Amino acid sequence: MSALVGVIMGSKSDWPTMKNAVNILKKLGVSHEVKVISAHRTPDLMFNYASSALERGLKVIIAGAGGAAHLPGMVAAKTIVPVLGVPIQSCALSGQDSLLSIAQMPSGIPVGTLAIGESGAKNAGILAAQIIANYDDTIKTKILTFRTQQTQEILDHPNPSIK
Ligand code: RP5
Repeated sequence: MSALVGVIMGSKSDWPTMKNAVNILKKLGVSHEVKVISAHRTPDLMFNYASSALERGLKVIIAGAGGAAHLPGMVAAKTIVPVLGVPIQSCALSGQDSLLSIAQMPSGIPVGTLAIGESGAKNAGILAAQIIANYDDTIKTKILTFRTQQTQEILDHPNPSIK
């Protein structure tokens, strides 16, 4: 099955964060592909990936980047496939640089910006699945089950001192 979601990141060093997006896509049964594509180090690859995304059938692109995090915005500039940006928690500024780089897009080229780090990556995966669930009933059912289990887990274990 061809990928519906493209998960890209600026460096291999982003993988410990971005694997959280991939893990939830796997759990929700969403077909996906994973690649390192750097806005700075492989700009031509980024250009080609973004400009071919729509015709290749991608429905959502999740792009993680840290520091001067141009990847999500530059990819969004070359495609109308919705781009979800994940700010990587950088060492120097704890990811605030990444967050602001991704969130502060000039008008006309939107990037849906998630939280810094692992929560943002996981939520990007869930959000991508929810977008696809608009037309895919199998994925919709899996998301509803995930939500129910997440709620039930808390209801079943209300006392945090007991495992
Ligand atoms: C960005 O620069 C990447 O997204 C990464 O978060 C950051 C640092 O990359 P490395 O120097 O670890 O490859 O492009």
